[in-house]
Amino acid sequence: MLTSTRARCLSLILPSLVSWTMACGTSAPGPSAHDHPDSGGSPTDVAVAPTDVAVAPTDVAVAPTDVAVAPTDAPPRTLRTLNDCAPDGSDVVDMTGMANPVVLSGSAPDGSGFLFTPKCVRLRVGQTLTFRIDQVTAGTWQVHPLMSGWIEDGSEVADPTSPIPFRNEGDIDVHVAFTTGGTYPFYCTRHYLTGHVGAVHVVDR
Ligand SMILES: [Cu+2]
Repeated sequence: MLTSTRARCLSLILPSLVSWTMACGTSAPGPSAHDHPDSGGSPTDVAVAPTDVAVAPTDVAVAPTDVAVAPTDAPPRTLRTLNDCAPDGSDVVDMTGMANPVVLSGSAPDGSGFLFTPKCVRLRVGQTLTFRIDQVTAGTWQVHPLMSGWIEDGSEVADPTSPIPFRNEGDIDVHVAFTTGGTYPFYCTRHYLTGHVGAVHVVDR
């Protein structure tokens, strides 16, 4: 085998020395691959690790079991009328006795627009409310972004200490635990001017 290979290679010498070098040369560019044996390997391993770590929080964020809670240093709240929801209004739905209260974001039955059902809710401290996007009539949170805050004179008013998170993608349920009393307003950032708003009144009893 060696003889035949060498014979074939020698036959190539005449046509071109360059061709022989390329076809039969055995010297590999090894040295260049070992120029930096120490600094070459470690950075590669380190660069991979952050990628794996970065994926984990995304999975956790969309997990249905996630429950958003208000920051412990949040200022006290009061019960008040926000987003046309009076604390003792006749349209307030008392969900204080429910194990799994749900507010659905979807279109009105008569197709007149979008709304939350129920719009005005009463809960007690310690309950967890589920915000659910109606995938049939409303699609995803991207179409109807959920936002904490209220509408005043046609403008959005932020509510940064609310446990209700901003959600503008996917269709997974949003679970919110209310640990302190007060009124927690919310709205859809696209249709708040046409009534896609609501509020949760959390009572201590
Ligand atoms: Cu909407």
